[in-house]
Amino acid sequence: QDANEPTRTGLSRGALKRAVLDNLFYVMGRFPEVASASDRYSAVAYTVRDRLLERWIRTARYYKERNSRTVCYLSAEYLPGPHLLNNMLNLGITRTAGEVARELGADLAEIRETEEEPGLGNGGLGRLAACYMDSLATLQIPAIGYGIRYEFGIFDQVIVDGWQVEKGDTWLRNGNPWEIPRPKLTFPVGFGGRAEHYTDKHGVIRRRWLPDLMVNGVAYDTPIMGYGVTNGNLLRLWKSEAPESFNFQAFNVGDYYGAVHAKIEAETLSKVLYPNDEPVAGKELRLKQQYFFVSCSLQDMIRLQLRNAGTLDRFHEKYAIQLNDTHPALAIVELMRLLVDEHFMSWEQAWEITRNSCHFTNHTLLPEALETWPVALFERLLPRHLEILYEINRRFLDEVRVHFLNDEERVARMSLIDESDGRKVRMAHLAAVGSRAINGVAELHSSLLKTTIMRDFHDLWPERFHNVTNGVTPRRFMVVSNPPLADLISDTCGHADWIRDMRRLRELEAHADDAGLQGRWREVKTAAKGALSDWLGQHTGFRPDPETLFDVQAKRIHEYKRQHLNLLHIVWLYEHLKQNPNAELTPRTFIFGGKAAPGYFMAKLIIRLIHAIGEVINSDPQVNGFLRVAFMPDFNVKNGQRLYPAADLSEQISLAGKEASGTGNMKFAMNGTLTIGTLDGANIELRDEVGHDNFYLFGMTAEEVQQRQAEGYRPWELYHGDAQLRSAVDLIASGLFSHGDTELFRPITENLIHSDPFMVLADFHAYQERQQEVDRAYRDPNHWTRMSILNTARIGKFSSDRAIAEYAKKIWQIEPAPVELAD
Ligand code: 26Q
Repeated sequence: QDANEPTRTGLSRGALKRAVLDNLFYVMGRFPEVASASDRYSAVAYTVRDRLLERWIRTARYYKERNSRTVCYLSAEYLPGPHLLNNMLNLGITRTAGEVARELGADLAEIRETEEEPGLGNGGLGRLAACYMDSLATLQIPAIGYGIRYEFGIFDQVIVDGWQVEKGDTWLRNGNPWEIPRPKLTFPVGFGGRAEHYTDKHGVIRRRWLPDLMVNGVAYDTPIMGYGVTNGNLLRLWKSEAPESFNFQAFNVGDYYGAVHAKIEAETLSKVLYPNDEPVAGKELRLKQQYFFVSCSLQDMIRLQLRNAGTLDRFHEKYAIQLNDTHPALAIVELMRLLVDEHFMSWEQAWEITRNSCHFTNHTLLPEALETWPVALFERLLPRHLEILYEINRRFLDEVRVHFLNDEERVARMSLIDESDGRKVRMAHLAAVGSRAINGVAELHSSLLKTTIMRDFHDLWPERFHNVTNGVTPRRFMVVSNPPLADLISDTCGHADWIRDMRRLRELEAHADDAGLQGRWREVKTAAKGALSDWLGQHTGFRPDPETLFDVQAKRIHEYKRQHLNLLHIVWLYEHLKQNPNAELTPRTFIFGGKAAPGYFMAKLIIRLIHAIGEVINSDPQVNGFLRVAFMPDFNVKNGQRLYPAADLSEQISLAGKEASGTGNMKFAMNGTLTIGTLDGANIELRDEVGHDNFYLFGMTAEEVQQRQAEGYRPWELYHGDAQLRSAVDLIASGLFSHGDTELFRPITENLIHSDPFMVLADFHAYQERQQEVDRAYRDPNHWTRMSILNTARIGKFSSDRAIAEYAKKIWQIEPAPVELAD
């Protein structure tokens, strides 16, 4: 029967095997005997891709026929992680594929390792976009994710002498089996030039833009399949190219060099992802990237709507545009320009459509992370857009004046232009003015938005404000990254429906005290720790002991996330152990992972300090039975998948009020990891869900932080007043960890003592106390395992399926469109 199955679509063992051999020969041009690991990977990937296509195309046709309302998720970043196993899972062929690999003398694990992940994002925000694409497909909601096809994604991190060194990411080196180029789907995007008046054929005076540079955006499509459904959505990423005509123009006037130069300029646009998770002042190329992908995406939507409806009058009924932070906020101005200048719509109607199409998610409260662009730069790159922005602002500020009589200060505060220090465009204000709905990403964050950076907007339009707490996909972060745990859960619950309906994990609760489950639960955790240890051993030379408590902090390196609070505690522990060699202590391995923005001096120095402390501690036989420090290089989605299953304790220790949500907290807890954390971001809701007894809380509340700062925070008083804290800081300053160099880490220690903007010293004591409680609790395996099981059992709320269902209902008003697979 297998022999009759079609080679390109069959899901049986026979069909899959034939397909892999076929692809190896006809796509990669190799006999099995001479195939490289990369050839084998590609052959398997094409085999899986073929099987997605039918579903994917069927979905596209169905959405088109139904003219379904569609979510357009606009994000400058996506971090989907490796596709192969996720797609196998969604097709339900993981097991069969493993068998086929074995029959062919290959190993699925090795094939999986060979995949390069698309690192098209920095961290939380990009990974969130990928989780949301997964859930949109699984919930059968028509959606297109629009973004940029960076040729070079986030750098690979290597560690040299304890320092981070950035290596260029060449993810496209061996080709990308998951994408389909659509050269016919190309849109022109203009830059620079000027705006002018002209008289149209009806004698009406209009305005138009005459750019002086044109770039083309070419679509590259990647299918995003839902889990256990036929629906497959679209991730459409734009690559920049020089228009063909450009070459000839310049060539005709003899400027061959100029033509080549212009071509290279155009291709630069989608070349590289900015590796910062905060705006960098005035980077022209970044603004160009944002406009480039926003313009292509809107032109694509307009094309589809004109094809289906013949008019743009109901554009907002067809599309729900979601702006992932302010990076795509130019969509508001660009949509106005396209409607008014190019489709000759009245301002009023165009504004009505624009404001009813767009929705804005904010991801930060940090004032320094709010995006602004110098007006002069904006004007030089997008002169017509600046005019439109001014007109939006003029009308908006009139509305403010009418609403709040005699309050010019408020008008200045709310303006789309910051006039205080060189004129700047405030992108968050633009996003707020042009959107139907504004949301934060956790309860605390959404409520702080209303009282801090968005306060005036909340006064004006309270009904536009929402919260949608972030979520992450259990497909990738449980089933794909931790199959033994997923199997154990399914076994215990008697079904696998929890993968689609995470609230059903609650069924585990009844078994939390069951000795049989506890034993198996521990075995799964210990095996994951062994696998992580092996990986670390191979890649860093230090193999942690899986019997020790694995205490993990993995996230971007940032002062507000307070990796240095963790380090101070480690140094304190070290001293404590040296002074009390017989102290009763649970053996622990502290594991760090995370990239620093290449230009962020303090973050890079923190990485250096992690290594410095690790070097001394790990080679001190006096403490080695109890204390070790490891650093996992190149923390990315793939490496995260190794980390989450293996962690006993997850560090979520940002200063309260600074972390908008955090999503690592959820990924760890799903895998039975306990959290030590502050009342920040989604930690608060996570603790409420898993139970206060199953979460290690410490530190000031956001309110206390505000108060303390208002009173005047004086870290040096804490430093002088607390002997343990002082000696931990002093030990770092002493040069012990830097071969006697007392200068190296001074920027960190001095900053802590004299400024400490993220109040590390203020929370140190509470942190250390709570860590002692962790230490004691871990020594009671049954109690610890019970807490671990309860964390997983009660984590259901943090599925991205719940988050997307909330967006669908509260923000987008969109219904599922289930696609049937033909019989
Ligand atoms: C902006 C302009 C110019 C250059 C870079 C940027 C830029 C790029 C990336 C600014 C910010 C980012 C990324 C931000 C980010 O990842 N934020 C995180 O979003 C998560 C998902 O909502 C939250 O869980 C985290 O709390 C938040 O820090």
